Amino acid sequence: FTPRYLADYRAAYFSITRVDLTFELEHQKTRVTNQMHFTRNKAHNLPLVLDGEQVTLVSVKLDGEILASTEYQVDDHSLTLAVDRDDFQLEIVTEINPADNTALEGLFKSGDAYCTQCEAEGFRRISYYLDRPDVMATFTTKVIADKRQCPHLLSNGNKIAAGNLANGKHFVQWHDPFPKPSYLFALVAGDFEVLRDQYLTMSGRDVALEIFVDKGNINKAHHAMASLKRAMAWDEQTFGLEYDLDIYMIVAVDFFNMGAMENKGLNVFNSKYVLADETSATDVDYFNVEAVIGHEYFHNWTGNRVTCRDWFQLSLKEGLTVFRDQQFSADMHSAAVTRIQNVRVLRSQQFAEDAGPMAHPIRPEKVIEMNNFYTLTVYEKGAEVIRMLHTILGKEKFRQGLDLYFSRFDGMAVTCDDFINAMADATGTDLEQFKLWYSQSGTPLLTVSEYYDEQNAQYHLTIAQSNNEQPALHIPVGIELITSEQQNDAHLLALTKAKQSWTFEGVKEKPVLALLTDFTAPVKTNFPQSDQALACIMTRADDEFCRWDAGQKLLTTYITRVMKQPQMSLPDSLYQVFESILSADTAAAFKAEQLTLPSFNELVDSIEAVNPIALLDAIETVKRSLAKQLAPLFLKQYQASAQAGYSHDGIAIGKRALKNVCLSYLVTLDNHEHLLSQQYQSANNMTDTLAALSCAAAYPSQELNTLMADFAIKWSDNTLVMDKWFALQASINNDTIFDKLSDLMAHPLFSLKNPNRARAVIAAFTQNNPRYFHCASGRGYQFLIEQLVLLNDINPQVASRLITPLIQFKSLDAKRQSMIKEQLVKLQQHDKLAKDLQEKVDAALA
Ligand code: DPP
Ligand code: ZN
Repeated sequence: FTPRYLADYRAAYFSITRVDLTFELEHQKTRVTNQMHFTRNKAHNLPLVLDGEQVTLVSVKLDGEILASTEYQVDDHSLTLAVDRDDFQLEIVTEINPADNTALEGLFKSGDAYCTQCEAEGFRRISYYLDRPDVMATFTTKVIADKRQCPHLLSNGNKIAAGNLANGKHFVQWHDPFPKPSYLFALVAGDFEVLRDQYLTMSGRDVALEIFVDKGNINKAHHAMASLKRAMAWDEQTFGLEYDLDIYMIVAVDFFNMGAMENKGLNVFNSKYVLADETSATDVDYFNVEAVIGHEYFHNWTGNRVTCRDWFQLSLKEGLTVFRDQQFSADMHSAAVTRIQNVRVLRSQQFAEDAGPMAHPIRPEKVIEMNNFYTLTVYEKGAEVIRMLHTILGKEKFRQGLDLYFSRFDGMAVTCDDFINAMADATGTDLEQFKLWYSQSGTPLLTVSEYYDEQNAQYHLTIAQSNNEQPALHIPVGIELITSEQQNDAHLLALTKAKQSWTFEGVKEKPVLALLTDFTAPVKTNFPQSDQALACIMTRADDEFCRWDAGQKLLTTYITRVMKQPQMSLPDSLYQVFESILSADTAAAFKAEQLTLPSFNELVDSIEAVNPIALLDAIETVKRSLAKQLAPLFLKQYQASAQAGYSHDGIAIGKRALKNVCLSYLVTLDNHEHLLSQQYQSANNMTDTLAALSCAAAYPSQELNTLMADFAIKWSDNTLVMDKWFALQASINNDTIFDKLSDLMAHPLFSLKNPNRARAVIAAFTQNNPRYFHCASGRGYQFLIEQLVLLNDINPQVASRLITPLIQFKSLDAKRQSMIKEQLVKLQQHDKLAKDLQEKVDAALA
């Protein structure tokens, strides 16, 4: 497989201005007639080379004349045609097989419905095309299908015609007036229930809102609809951005590789991010539905109106849109808790990716399989880069920059540099050094030292940055100096050199430094602080992120110490800190975050040659010790957080989170099992039910199987809840797990062809059951490889996502590293390995 390089980008030799598509939908043999209007770009005599994969070519017509098969060449990824005209019409007819398309790229079946996924390069599995984001055309799409099977026929834009045809068929024709790249094309056909609503935009236009779900699910679409309206209003208020078509459609499907897709006017969603109701969805599900609905909606401007020139620029739309959805969530909920959760994702997953074999800058320079670059780095670190810009420029200037970006580039396909230049030009800011964030991989490390000069009342602070010898970045560093003065002294430092010092005058006593307020930059820090200093930050910092983070640092210190000396006892000061957290009068959601220990994944990377089991034992020991010492307080808090009825406001959600974190401590103690069955029996919502079951899976007892069986009977016809059941089973923490996994894979409701279900077992095991994934026999690694071999042939994209924990082995002990490599070598030798897995395995073994 040959890599593609950013440096090799060339503008397209031809443009496509208009596309007229006709789909005659049949399960095994769908016929696609694709009429394209081409123009030659500049003078050249190169042939036209169209992308196409896994399609059967039926015919090619040039300006209405049918071409003989000797007049063009076809291979397994392209169609090449020599044309001497500067302006011409090409009609290409292809046949495709949606029913057998288990890769879920291009046109495929999700249950009985037809649907498409074209990002990044799926359109070429529908027809021959210039399948690249800088080729933008207006699309007209006619969909023909059986009327009974597919009463709803959808595509992008506005409906312009519809009617009945012979043999029980009908058609609908759509026109999208906004020129778009092929990756934003969508088609959906099937039998759905529709939730309808409308939205009046800030300029007074009425937009029809429609959410399509499987029959029987309409009551689970209200939260998505309300979220969509909130997102539309938020984007108007925050960025002055208004929706531009007369209709906005969302379709929920059960078979989907990703979370959702922002196709113009017709979003296709994994049903997991649309469907939610009080009994079947958790608070986290509610949060995620709103966030993903927002994310895809926000793409309409950041992604669709202004799109990417090439796929190396993916973060142009994704980093910016994740930042926008994070801000939206922060405004809808607790900003501090939202931020803490963003940071947990970075620390537990993105940092590992950035330290692993697939590390890449947020704007990658070399790609073998584009689908491998829809990463935490491009998305989450990309969002952090935009956030830093927001921090450096301030809210108002950031808005001015964004306004200029849209006025300069509306309707165009542009680069990350174009974005930064617009921000710089609009605000008169020099962002040249800042641009380095786009080309460096790895997580920078800040090494901090301080010196207090009592005589001169000066506080000296020195920060050094390092990231594999790469040039210094522009890093915004928010700090607070805490003294006995009433007000803490807050600053935003611009760290631009490899090592830089600051002197603060008039500091009458040695301050305590709270570093990286609101986590102003995606960096690691090396700044040992005493337990007393951390305790001071926890109670006295103004910045809530720092308060939380100081607690995490304190816990990290003791978990690592216990790992090295399992017999050591924890100091009273740690218990006192926890006692004061438990007794304090802080918001429940924030308190729940403070009580949550740093996870295995957050810790594992920073320890060299780590024995994962020893780390898990240490986390467990600290948790159990805290639970034992403070049992009455945990129990009191648990009981005080119980609520009589069910409500879904922020306070109720926070209380549930707090109650369930207390439960997770209490169940580490011998005599508290009854709390689990009590909570399970009395729960009136999925959050509480699932919390009880997760604890039961983490500390398996006699009860466990009874509870799980009861749950399965109750929810057997709810697909999304059964995904939770599969995930719970895969996380059972005892040595029956490998038999359990075999049973799950043989379960009548299990199928590797459904990505959500495959992930529910495989990812739940590798992520939530680290004790057995990393077990000394290597069986966990072997299990994953066996599944990847099967998935490679079914759905390479899903396989490639699931391999992550096996390629990030650098910090593990030597024995585990060699067991993993042995498994990877086996996989590498598998014939017909798709390029998705090949790229990652080769990188891991390089
Ligand atoms: N563009 C999609 C999203 O991030 C993923 N393909 O919303
Ligand atoms: Zn996105």
